[in-house]
Amino acid sequence: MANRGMASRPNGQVAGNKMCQFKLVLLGESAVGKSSLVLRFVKGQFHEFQESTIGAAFLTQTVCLEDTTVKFEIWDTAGQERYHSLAPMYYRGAQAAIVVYDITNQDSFARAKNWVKELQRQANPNIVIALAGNKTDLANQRTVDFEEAQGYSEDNGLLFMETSAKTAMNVNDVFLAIAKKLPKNDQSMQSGNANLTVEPPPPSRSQCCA
Ligand SMILES: Nc1nc2c(ncn2[C@@H]2O[C@H](COP(=O)(O)OP(=O)(O)OP(=O)(O)O)[C@@H](O)[C@H]2O)c(=O)[nH]1
Ligand SMILES: [Mg+2]
Repeated sequence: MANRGMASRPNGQVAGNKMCQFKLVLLGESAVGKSSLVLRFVKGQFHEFQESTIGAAFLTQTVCLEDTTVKFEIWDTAGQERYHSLAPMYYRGAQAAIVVYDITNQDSFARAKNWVKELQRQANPNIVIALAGNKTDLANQRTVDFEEAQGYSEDNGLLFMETSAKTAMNVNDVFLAIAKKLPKNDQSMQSGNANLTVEPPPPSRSQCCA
């Protein structure tokens, strides 16, 4: 892509006028921190007593790259097993996914691997998948090794980061890494102003780019 001489401003201010829009879905076992990661990314907040998601929640957030503004349409799914059958509705057509586990919970890592398998079988074949090992602030209770998750991610072509929605560690970074990896082709490209895009009415929206 042509560099128009603008400085890179991760999650920052004004970029060039190219706008790309991508559907991103969060998947993972209940209570691993999916909603908390989204809340941190979109609003910069963290709630100790975050309520369990019912069905799914929709939010948007924008990331600025060198000469492109990437708008994420984020579907935060409910991790409780009874909502599993709804998941294909949210990952179908998604260009990106963040599969989340809790580094203090081995079962949630096993569940994350199942989500990755399901995405590899049934989602868009070009989907960009990131694996996020959340709750790194609880490292003293860790049961999932960093190296194991990293090795698994390399074997499966996933982006991998350990995150903390509580301290904000690597939260913007994981979305930024996805934004960089996504192909900026004609289908994702929107011409002109970010505010002219059409979307379903979200419960909450926020943009980091002026
Ligand atoms: N210590 C710590 N707690 C976290 C972190 N992220 C989330 N939590 C807590 O974990 C609990 C569950 O977080 P949620 O964001 O609701 O988890 P979820 O994956 O969206 O759960 P479902 O909506 O049921 O699928 C909440 O009490 C959060 O405050 C983190 O990074 N560190
Ligand atoms: Mg949730």
